Amino acid sequence: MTNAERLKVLTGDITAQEVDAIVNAANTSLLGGGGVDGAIHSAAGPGLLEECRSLGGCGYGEAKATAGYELPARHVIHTVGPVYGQHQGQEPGILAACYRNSLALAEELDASSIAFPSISTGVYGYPKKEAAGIAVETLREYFQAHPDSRLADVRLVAFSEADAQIISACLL
Ligand code: AR6
Repeated sequence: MTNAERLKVLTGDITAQEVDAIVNAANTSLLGGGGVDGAIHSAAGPGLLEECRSLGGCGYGEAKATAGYELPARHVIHTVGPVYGQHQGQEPGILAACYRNSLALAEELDASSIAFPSISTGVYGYPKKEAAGIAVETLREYFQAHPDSRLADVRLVAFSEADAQIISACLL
């Protein structure tokens, strides 16, 4: 299967995605927050926070999984993107690690579909074009290295039409 068949950009609310796993742009505490994290916790219900408390936080660029509770998604993969300007130039590598580690965890969960938000591009201030470029490049490289991956439906979920256009431009 080609990258063009696997990778799709869409506009919408990630909490509504009917996929095996959605990715959460969390913080290192994994105890909730605003933005997409807040939306995921409110749609999933209190069971999600309870499970998150047992995880002991998460490092920048790492990923940890929970169940999806009241979400249509079976799993939530929590990853912590870089705070732009706070990692001494390591931001691109940390952001790429978020995508790679989330994909690896999705494989362990036997997922065939996954939806990503635009990690770090809200509160964490990553410039959207740069972040989209890293997201797309990292996903492409991953599937070139793992051509037999079961992940056949990989969605990049933008929260606005303008953001979707930025990501789509990187996919051309
Ligand atoms: N569906 C899809 N995308 C969304 C949604 C949604 N429901 N809501 C927001 N976005 P952000 P970050 C987009 O700030 O920059 C939290 O407080 C949004 O437009 O959610 O990684 C955490 O707890 C933006 O493009 O995450 C952390 O403390 C993208 O999701 C911190 O924010 C990411 O914005 C993480 O900051």
